[in-house]
Amino acid sequence: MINELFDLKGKVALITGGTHGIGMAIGKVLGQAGAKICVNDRVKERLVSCKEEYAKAGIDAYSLVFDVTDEAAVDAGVTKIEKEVGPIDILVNNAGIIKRIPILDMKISEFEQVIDVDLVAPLILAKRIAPGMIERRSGKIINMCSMMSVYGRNSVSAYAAAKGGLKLLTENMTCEWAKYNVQINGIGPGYIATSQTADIRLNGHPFNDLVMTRTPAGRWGEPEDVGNAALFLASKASDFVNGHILYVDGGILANFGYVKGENEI
Ligand code: NAP
Ligand code: GCO
Repeated sequence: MINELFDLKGKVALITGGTHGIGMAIGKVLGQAGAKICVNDRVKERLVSCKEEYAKAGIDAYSLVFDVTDEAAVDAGVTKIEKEVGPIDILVNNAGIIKRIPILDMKISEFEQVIDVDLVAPLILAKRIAPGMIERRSGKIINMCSMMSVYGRNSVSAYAAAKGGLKLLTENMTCEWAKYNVQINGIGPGYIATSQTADIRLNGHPFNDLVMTRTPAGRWGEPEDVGNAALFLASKASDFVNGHILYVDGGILANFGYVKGENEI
């Protein structure tokens, strides 16, 4: 009975950028729950390595190349999945990029590139896939938001603008599509150990100290921490959860910070 709540047998899931990092952790857990996993990447070589990695977890992943910002390529990719695997029941808009550049130094083209991948692409994917979900009166869309959906930080303006926008896009999709039994939610990961955060996490970077002191759980998150939250939002267990952003951040958003000292005042 409990298992049935999280059983994804017969479901088809597309996880964009699911070839490594958080996307792959999501793919693995949804695959282990029984879903047929489809992932894309811009780079063909990564499809081979990711298929091997999925196979180690007992998952036969379907992988294909397309850029999420290219509307025609998304349409062709989704059509191929529909023909060769089946209609998509679960869409995880995971692909994302970040550029850490102060506002005055950032070119408008760089800002736009982040907005295109992190905000416009989830809309492109959802606009292509949601009509089928609406017709079948069943579907799950998970948009990968961030703590930067609600927080600012120096040097990540484009990313924060995109992820803040994605939070509100999630809410607006909910307003329009929830009545068709399509649940649209977001996940807001905290600081997770992936290639996206390697530059600020490794080699004694001072940002590592900030994360360790700001995170009440006292550690970086692992991709699997986010994958487990995605399983809930992809499953029957969340059928009345709509327009919600589930923060998986070890408590950072609950914590204004503290002054470290003798009494830790
Ligand atoms: P990652 O390791 O850099 O993986 C990002 C994935 O997105 C890669 O597979 C990448 O493909 C793909 N991608 C980027 N642009 C694409 C495009 N135009 N078309 C197709 N695929 C594209 O990042 P991650 O840390 O796993 O992050 C996954 C998601 O979680 C992102 O949306 C990120 O913003 C979000 N997030 C991450 C953290 C964190 O602390 N790590 C925290 C909050 C939110 P390539 O390999 O080809 O580049
Ligand atoms: C940064 C980080 C973040 C995280 C994440 C936080 O430079 O602050 O890269 O933006 O990746 O999105 O939730």
